[in-house]
Amino acid sequence: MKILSAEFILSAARHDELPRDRLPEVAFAGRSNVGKSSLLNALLHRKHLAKTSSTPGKTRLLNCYRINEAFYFIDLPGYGYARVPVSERQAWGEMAESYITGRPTLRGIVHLLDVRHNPTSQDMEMVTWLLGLQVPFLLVATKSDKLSSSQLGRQLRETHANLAATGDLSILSCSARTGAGLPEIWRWIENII
Ligand SMILES: Nc1nc2c(ncn2[C@@H]2O[C@H](COP(=O)(O)OP(=O)(O)OP(=O)(O)O)[C@@H](O)[C@H]2O)c(=O)[nH]1
Ligand SMILES: [Mg+2]
Repeated sequence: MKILSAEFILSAARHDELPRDRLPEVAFAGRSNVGKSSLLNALLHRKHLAKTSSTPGKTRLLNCYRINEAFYFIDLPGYGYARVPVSERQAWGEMAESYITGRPTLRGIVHLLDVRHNPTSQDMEMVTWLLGLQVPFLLVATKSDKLSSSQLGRQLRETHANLAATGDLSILSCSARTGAGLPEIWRWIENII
């Protein structure tokens, strides 16, 4: 995909505050600190469009970016960050959940996992939930630059085996740092939008 323009549009606490022009949307979901905002930046060749941080809990609202005047990326708040007050965690969860179930223009979700770790119970819950909703989603194991190629192969097989109980799922690996796997992610995005 040739990126002609990519701009931040707004942050919303509710999905009905998002743009009403009915352009298709792709959302980025996953655990806090897994690398959602970094992947969004890498896909757009922009270092600082979405704010990233080594501290979990950076993205706290539905952040909306318009690309090529043609579609939106929605950067979702992450889940599973224990050091956030329960009330706030619930609010993020509800925000993401009501966005995913209530947004007709959502075409698909890029769901991130950390390639170094087996999926957490919350990852599994999320995947099961997405499967039940029948929203198209792509499972992506990110930070692949952190592993050697043999470690990467082993870890992907293990993650795949862990997810096999949930459904017949395929999983891509990528790195926001090196750009590995980004063309495959773009191919999927182009297909669903
Ligand atoms: N090595 C490496 N580090 C990465 C990669 N992607 C993200 N990171 C680092 O991981 C940390 C978290 O990245 P973010 O993109 O802010 O993560 P997030 O999922 O948006 O986090 P929240 O907004 O808090 O939910 C940052 O320190 C990034 O530099 C990657 O592909 N490789
Ligand atoms: Mg973020």
